[in-house]
Amino acid sequence: MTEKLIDQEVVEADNAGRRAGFEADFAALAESFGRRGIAIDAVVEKVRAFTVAVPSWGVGTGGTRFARFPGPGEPRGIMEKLDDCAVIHQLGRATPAVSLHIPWDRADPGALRDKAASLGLSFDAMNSNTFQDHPDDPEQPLSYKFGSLSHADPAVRAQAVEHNLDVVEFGKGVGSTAITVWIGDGSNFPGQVDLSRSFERYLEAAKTIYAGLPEDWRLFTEHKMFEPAFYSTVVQDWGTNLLIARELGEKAFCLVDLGHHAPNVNIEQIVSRLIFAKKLGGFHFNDARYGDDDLDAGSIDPFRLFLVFNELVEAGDVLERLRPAHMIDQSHNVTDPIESLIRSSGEIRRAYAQALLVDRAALRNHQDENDAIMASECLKQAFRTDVTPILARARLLDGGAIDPIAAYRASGYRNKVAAERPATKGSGGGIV
Ligand code: PSV
Ligand code: MN
Repeated sequence: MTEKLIDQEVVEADNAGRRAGFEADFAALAESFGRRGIAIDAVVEKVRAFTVAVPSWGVGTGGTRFARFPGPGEPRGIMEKLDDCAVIHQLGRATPAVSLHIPWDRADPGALRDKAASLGLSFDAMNSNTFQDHPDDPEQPLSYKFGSLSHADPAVRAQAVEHNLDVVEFGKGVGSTAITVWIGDGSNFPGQVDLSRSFERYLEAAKTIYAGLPEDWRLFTEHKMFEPAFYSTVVQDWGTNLLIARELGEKAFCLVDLGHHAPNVNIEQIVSRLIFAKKLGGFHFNDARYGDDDLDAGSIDPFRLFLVFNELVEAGDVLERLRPAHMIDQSHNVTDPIESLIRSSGEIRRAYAQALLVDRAALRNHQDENDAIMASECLKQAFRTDVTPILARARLLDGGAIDPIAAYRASGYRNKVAAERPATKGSGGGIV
C-alpha cells in the first residue's frame, strides 16, 4: 500500500471544482483530433506511459555562486527528499523514479529502498560526484581541485575511480542499473593542462570504471562545454562524448544535459546523431537562456524541447531499443522546488505529446518535395496544439490532479513540512 503524503481527498476536492471545465476542453480537443484523424485516447495512453526521473538534489533550494536563499521546509536529508519526490509523483503521476547523487544522498541502501517502495518510488541512474572535495569522507582524502578522472596525479585518479565503483555498488543496493558520470575536469588557462594527455588519462580511468560495471548496467557520460573550468573541459561536447562511449564499449552511452551546450546550438540535431550512432543514453532535462542555467524545462524555449522530442518520436523502434533515460536536472533558486518539478515534468510530457501529433507521412512528403514552408508548418501545427487536456486526462486516469500545482497549494504541504523541518544550515540540494 503506497503511503500518500497529501490527503487524496484534497486532490479529489480540487479535481471536483475543475472537472466540468476539463471535460469540456477534452471533448473539444477530441473533436478537433477527430477531424485531423488522430485518436486522442492513443495519445493519452502514450503520455501515461512516459515518465521522467526527478533529481534528489532538485527538491532542495538551489543557489548560485553568489548566494543561496533557502525556502521554508527544505528537506534535511535524503529521506525527506524522497517524501517531497513522492508528493510530486502523487499529484503529477509522471515521476515515479528518483536519481540519487552520492555522497550527497548517502544512507543505508536497504533503508532507502524500503522508504522508496513505501512511497511508490524507485531509483533511476546514480550520479557520482568527483567535482567537489569531500572532507568528511575518509575514502576521498585527496582534493579534486585540479581534476579527478583526468588528474595528473595517479593517486587522485585512483580515488575518483574507486568512488565511481563505490557508487555502482551503492546503486546495486537500491535497484539502480545505471551510473551517470559527469566530471568538472578541465582548465582555466591555455597551457594549464595538456589537452591530449588529460583526455588519455580520463579514458584510462573511465575504462577501469567500465570494467567494474555489472552485466545489466549502463554507463552514461555527460558532456558539458564549460564550468567550473572556463578555458577547456575534458568532456566538452557530444563529439568527445561519442568518442568515449565508443572507446568504452556497448554498455556506454552519451547523456545529453540540455543546458550543457553553447547558446543556439542545435541540440535536436545532436540527439539525432546520437540516435544514429545508437549511443543516446539519456537526458538531463532543463532549460537555459545563457549557459547552464538549470531553469525549469520548457520555461524558456518550449519549441526546442518539442524539437528534441520530435527526434525521439521520429526514431520509433530504434528508440525502443535504446531506452534512453529521462531525468530532470534543475536548480530551483526562486521557486518552490516541488512546484518547479511538477511543472517541468508536465512540460516534458507536453513536448512529447505535441511530438506525437506530427503528421509524419505528410512531413516526409513535404521534405521530399522540398516544400520548406509546408514542412515547417507541419511541425508548427503539432507544436501549436494545446495538449493540456491530454496531460490532465493522463494524470486523472492514474489518480493524480487535473491541476497539480493548484492541488499542491490547496494541500498546505509546504507549511506542514516547514513546521516539521526546522531550517538547518546547508539543508538544501546541490548548488551546481
Ligand atoms: C553539472 O552541471 C550537472 O549537470 C551534472 O549532471 C551534475 O551531476 C549535476 O549538474 C548536479 O550538480
Ligand atoms: Mn546534468
